[in-house]
Amino acid sequence: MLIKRQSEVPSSEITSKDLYLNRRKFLAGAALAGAAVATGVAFNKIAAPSLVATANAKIDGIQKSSFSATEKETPYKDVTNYNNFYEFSTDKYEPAGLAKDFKTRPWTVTIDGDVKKKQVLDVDAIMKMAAPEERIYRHRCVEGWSIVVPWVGFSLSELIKRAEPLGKAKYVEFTTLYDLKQFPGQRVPVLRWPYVEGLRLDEAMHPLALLCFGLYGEVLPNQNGAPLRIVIPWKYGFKSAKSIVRIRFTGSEPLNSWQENSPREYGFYSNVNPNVDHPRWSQAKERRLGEFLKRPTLMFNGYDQVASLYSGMDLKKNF
Ligand SMILES: Nc1nc2c(c(=O)[nH]1)N[C@H]1C(S)=C(S)[C@@H](COP(=O)(O)O)O[C@H]1N2
Ligand SMILES: [Mo]
Repeated sequence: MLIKRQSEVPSSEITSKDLYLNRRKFLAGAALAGAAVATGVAFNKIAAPSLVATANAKIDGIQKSSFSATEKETPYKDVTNYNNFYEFSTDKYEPAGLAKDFKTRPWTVTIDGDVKKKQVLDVDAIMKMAAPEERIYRHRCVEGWSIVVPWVGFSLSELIKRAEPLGKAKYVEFTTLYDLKQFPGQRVPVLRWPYVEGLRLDEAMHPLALLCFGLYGEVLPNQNGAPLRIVIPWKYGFKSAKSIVRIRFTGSEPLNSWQENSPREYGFYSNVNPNVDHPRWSQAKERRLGEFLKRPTLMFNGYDQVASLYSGMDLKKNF
């Protein structure tokens, strides 16, 4: 039976919680003994002792993208040690360790629903569909923190156009792997598993929507959604489903896991919007990991080029 979970941490609690966790890591890490633990200390310095070593394969032939932000990238060790991946754990520090032995090969993705070319694709074949690009994107979590990540992948539209959606396909649904042996978190009914996300087809076809299989020039670390995920930079982070095994085309709006869990708090669109607060906290500001002062959150997370997708829509209603 589904037990409704208490939702994600309100942003008002984030600073104190992060500092608590910082302190916990700090106490655990002898390497930093003696370092200042003043409240202004950057979170990334403190996270270092828990770093899970990774030796991921490099991706060849990565091209630069004009879509990249020019902001400072969040350090690799933070991007890969502070993760929302509830299939492993609801503790953001735990997926890095728990995902170490996650099996990402063999891995297939089923393409089905309202599409001409229903098929089961091997992930290695998907990765070769187009040239890999580095896309440095801002990523804004609905909980109030943000990161800047050099993802590797190519536009999701490359895969979608090869699948040839039928005219009646108006939406795309993404489903994460369901595997109780590998995902200890799926034994916990925080969400109805497997994790499901959805986009309108025109959103999914927007060139910014990324089919992602790497970061920092190497294949995706497991805790970041290996072997294949989406990254939708103008939407709150939870729209960017990890470890995808199915892409289904449909005529009706898919019910995404978070919306099903708490429809008042999480909508289908979930565009980053500083003017539409979460029922339990403001979305006007965010804290970039590693920084102390909050910064203003930008409409569509600063990706103004997607605005035309929503012209004429009331984004307070369609949150
Ligand atoms: N399958 C799955 N996808 C997921 C999540 C999850 O728990 N399970 N968490 C989401 C949330 S809330 C965020 S903020 C991002 C985090 O991605 P990152 O760990 O690569 O930064 O993944 C999203 N995709
Ligand atoms: Mo998130």
